[in-house]
Amino acid sequence: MSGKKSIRRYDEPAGGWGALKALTQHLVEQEIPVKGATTLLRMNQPEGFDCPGCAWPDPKHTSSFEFCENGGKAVAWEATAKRCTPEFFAAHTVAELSTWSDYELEMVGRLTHPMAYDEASDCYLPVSWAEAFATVGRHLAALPNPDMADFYTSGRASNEAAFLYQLFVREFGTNNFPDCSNMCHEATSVGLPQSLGVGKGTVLLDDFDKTDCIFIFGQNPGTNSPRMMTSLRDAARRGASIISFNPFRERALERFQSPQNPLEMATLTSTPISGRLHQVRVGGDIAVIKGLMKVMVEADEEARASHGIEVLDWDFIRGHTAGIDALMADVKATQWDDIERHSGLTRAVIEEAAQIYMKAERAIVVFGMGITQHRHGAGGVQQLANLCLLKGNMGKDGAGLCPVRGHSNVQGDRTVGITEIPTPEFLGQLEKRFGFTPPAKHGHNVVTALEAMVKGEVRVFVSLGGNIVAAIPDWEQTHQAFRQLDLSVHIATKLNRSHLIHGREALILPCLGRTEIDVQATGPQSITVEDSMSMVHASTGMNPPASDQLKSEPAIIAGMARATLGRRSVVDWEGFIADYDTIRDAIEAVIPIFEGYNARIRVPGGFHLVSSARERIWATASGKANFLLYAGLGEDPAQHDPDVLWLTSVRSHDQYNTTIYSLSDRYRGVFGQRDVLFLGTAEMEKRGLKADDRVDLVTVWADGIERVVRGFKVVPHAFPSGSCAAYYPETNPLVPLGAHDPQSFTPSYKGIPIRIIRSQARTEAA
Ligand SMILES: Nc1nc2c(c(=O)[nH]1)N[C@H]1C(S)=C(S)[C@@H](COP(=O)(O)OP(=O)(O)OC[C@H]3O[C@@H](n4cnc5c(=O)[nH]c(N)nc54)[C@H](O)[C@@H]3O)O[C@H]1N2
Ligand SMILES: Nc1nc2c(c(=O)[nH]1)N[C@H]1C(S)=C(S)[C@@H](COP(=O)(O)OP(=O)(O)OC[C@H]3O[C@@H](n4cnc5c(=O)[nH]c(N)nc54)[C@H](O)[C@@H]3O)O[C@H]1N2
Ligand SMILES: [Mo]
Repeated sequence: MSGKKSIRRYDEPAGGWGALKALTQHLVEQEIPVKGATTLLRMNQPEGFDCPGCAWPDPKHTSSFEFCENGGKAVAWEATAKRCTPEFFAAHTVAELSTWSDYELEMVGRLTHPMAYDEASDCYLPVSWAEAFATVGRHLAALPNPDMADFYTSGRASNEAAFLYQLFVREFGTNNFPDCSNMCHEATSVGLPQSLGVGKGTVLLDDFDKTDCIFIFGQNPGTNSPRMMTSLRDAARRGASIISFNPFRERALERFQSPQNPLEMATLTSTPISGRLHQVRVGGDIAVIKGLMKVMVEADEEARASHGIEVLDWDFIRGHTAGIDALMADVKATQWDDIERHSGLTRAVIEEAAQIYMKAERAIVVFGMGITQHRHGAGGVQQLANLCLLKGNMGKDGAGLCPVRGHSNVQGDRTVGITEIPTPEFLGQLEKRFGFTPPAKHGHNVVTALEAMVKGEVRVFVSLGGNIVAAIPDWEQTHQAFRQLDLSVHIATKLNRSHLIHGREALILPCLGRTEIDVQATGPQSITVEDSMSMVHASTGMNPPASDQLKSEPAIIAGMARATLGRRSVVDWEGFIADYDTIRDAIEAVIPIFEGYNARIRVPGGFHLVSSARERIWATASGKANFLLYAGLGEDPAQHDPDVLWLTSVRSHDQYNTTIYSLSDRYRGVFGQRDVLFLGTAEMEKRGLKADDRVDLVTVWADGIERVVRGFKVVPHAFPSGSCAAYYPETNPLVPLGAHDPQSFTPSYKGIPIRIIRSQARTEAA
């Protein structure tokens, strides 16, 4: 569905008939009109599979079908009738495939056979599973040091697969676990434990039914977690205030037509969602949050002095927190001039938002990548925690902090041990259960893995899902590093860029998807996942596998483990694969919060993993929730050359990360193209640019390396001055590897200083 090229206004609300129509087109294109429809009906049902799309919880996993356009696309993409076979690989060299777009690569369809790269023909050739595993084992066993291998995970892997993966890798001897979350919510996972003692959110779905107001920072629910729109719509209709801070006026934040609601559908009406949509400058959120807190703190001082009334929740602050004095001093010292310049918003706008927040009995603060993917990522997350703590919006009904996770099981993978910095308790439990001593030395995250690869210190790279080469920063440098590997191994469902930028030897190992039946020695198996709100539930595939050669992810991991560790392994790999209940028993033995695991997932809806902060128990060093400071307001626009723009890289409505479903982004009015730069008219005029002009984007970074992407079409858009936006992953070559949050190492994908230059290479009529 490449579609006809155009830029035009899209006036429809988000959701509604537009969403139904779009999904139908995708089903037809994936050649699954009938099967696809029945497949969709089994999604998020008690006996069905968990949606492989986003991590937003489903109301009960017990309810009737809930329509979600992008969940539907994720399923259609996996359940497609198209196949990527050995014949296909024989007909196309890697050099040729490298010229294909990401969209074209994934459109080939599901991988059907294990494949190994053949240097002589520059093609992937079929290989037996036994040979493939032997290749992995031979390379890993030959390394002088286990730390010379890296083991990446993308967040679609189940708890069972992820647990076995970390078990294999730790028995092998390293903690090198670069993970997609290092590029995503790591700022949350690193920032929040210091504030609250847990790195996860503190709300449940029900809280959305009880809250008075919802603040949404840098998150696009209509595209990236559309089932969240049901909660937002209900809250808006109840009269709760919804306030968002986002450089884009995202359509779903404006108005939404619920496909669940026959009346709205029949009458073509919609529900206004966010009454107040504030177009913050890219990277300006810390200024907004400090501005909100400044208003509150000063209002509280005044109200107490003049009327003896408290605006802040002092009972909570005194009983549960530490550090209030320093925070108050910090926000009082912050000047409005600076807040306005950094945020691009007026004092009046911020004051009005603060009034709404102050008056609300219960508030939820939601955030996404607009907060985390900055050099001040963890700092931004901690300022949001401060905002909640000032009003005691933590651990009470209808209130709390809500990081919206990305991949459907990214949170679960972390819970069961995918981390480069394991705690001594976790390692101790692993040793107790399995009887080997796991490595204690901290391993690589994504950024440090790439740095080590660039230096040639990593020889083998194994990837459990994902498309790392497209998702990472600084392509010029980092892709070269991938080409220097001795071996790259990708466990995948679809062909992607990471399979083409490979090591001297390379394997593609095709696996079952979540929608497919997984039969092992004791019969069909279920896996489990944890959603954004820490609910754990079972998922059972129901489609026949895309090919009879596919193996499940757990079985592939067990095969690699056996081939690498041989009989010296203390783990009964074959036993685990025969019956996944035994994997869950092992998880429970190592991680006590999974007590009763196998019994509890058999209850419809699954179970909630305890979150101490939700109980107002603070697992921090101080035993309190901590108000933490962030020095300054982030990068100062005035300090830079006035020519510099801050570029943010975002997802279109028709993509799932590096998977491009189509070249259109209908809510933002872009059709049939992705090489566009969204720019405000004031910035265009300043540069003498008009709509459809082609420009090159050049990173401003002081290391002498040229980072440029060429020929982007200027699209006038109501966008804050000093800022601009383009799509991910097309702009990833611009992100310097060194541009990351120093605390969490999250790359600053949403804050790239660039200059734009009129393109020489290419001019094109619109
Ligand atoms: N359909 C679909 N669903 C998905 C995904 C997908 O690609 N497609 N990806 C999944 C994954 S892994 C993740 S992490 C989530 C991502 O979901 P989101 O967190 O929604 O991710 P993005 O679309 O990258 O950006 C979020 C919003 O931040 C805004 N933004 C950009 N820069 C700034 C800034 O500096 N400040 C503020 N306040 N806002 C800013 C953007 O305009 C955008 O609306 O979604 C998950 N779900
Ligand atoms: N510039 C910029 N860069 C970013 C971001 C951004 O906002 N801007 N966002 C970042 C974020 S939040 C994330 S999470 C990362 C995403 O990075 P990744 O998680 O590495 O990338 P995905 O595109 O989700 O991976 C897609 C591939 O996963 C494979 N796959 C799909 N389903 C399965 C399955 O069930 N099993 C297995 N084994 N494989 C499967 C398919 O082969 C598919 O090609 O990108 C990051 N990069
Ligand atoms: Mo993500």
